[in-house]
Amino acid sequence: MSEIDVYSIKLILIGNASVGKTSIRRKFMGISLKQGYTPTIGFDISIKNVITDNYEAICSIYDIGADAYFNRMKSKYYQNIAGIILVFDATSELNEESRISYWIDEIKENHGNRDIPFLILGNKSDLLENKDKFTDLGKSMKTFVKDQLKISDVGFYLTSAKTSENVNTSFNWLIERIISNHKK
Ligand SMILES: Nc1nc2c(ncn2[C@@H]2O[C@H](COP(=O)(O)OP(=O)(O)OP(=O)(O)O)[C@@H](O)[C@H]2O)c(=O)[nH]1
Ligand SMILES: [Mg+2]
Repeated sequence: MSEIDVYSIKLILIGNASVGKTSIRRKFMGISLKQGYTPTIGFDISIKNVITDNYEAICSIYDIGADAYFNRMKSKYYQNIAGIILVFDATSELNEESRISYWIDEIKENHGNRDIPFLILGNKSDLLENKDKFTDLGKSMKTFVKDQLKISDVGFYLTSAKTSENVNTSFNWLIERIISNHKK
C-alpha cells in the first residue's frame, strides 16, 4: 500500500448567534439537526479525519459561540488556523456587507490579513423559497472578503444543517484548497 500525506488542520467556525454554526459542525460529524437552540458557551471542538486517495486531513473544527463575553479569548481561537468558515443566516434580510462586516473586523483584529482559504456559508437554505438572488449575492460577498482581507481563495455555498445540502461539499472544498496551497 502506498503512503499518503497526513495533514493536521485547524478550522474556525464564526458568525452571529443562532445562524447554525454548531448545527453545521454536528452535521459534518454525521449528527442530525436537533430541535431547539442551545447557545455555544465559549467554544466546542470536533475532530474529523477526512481521507481521500491523495491525503488524510485531520481536521480540528473550532466552533466559536457568538456570545461577546468570550471576546478576550478570540486571539487564542485564531492561533494557527488553516481556514476560516463564516456562517450567516441566509433567511435574514440584511445586505451582504452588514451580514459579515462585523466578522471581517474581528478577523482583521485577531488574525490580521494572512491569506488562508475562506469559506462563506449561507445557512438554513431549506427555509429559502428562492435561491436565485444568491448567485449575485455570493459573488459580491466573495469579492468583499477578497478585497477586505486580501484573501485569494474564497468559496460561497448555501447550506442546510437540516437537509445536509452542501455541508460536506463546502468543507471538502475548503480542505482541498488548504492542502493544495500547502503543496505549492
Ligand atoms: N431550518 C434550519 N434550522 C437550522 C439550521 N441550522 C441551524 N438551525 C437551527 O437554528 C438554531 C440555532 O442553531 P445553532 O447551530 O445552535 O446556532 P449557532 O450559530 O451555533 O449559535 P451560537 O452557538 O449561539 O453562536 C437551532 O434552533 C437550530 O436547530 C438549518 O440549516 N435549517
Ligand atoms: Mg453554537
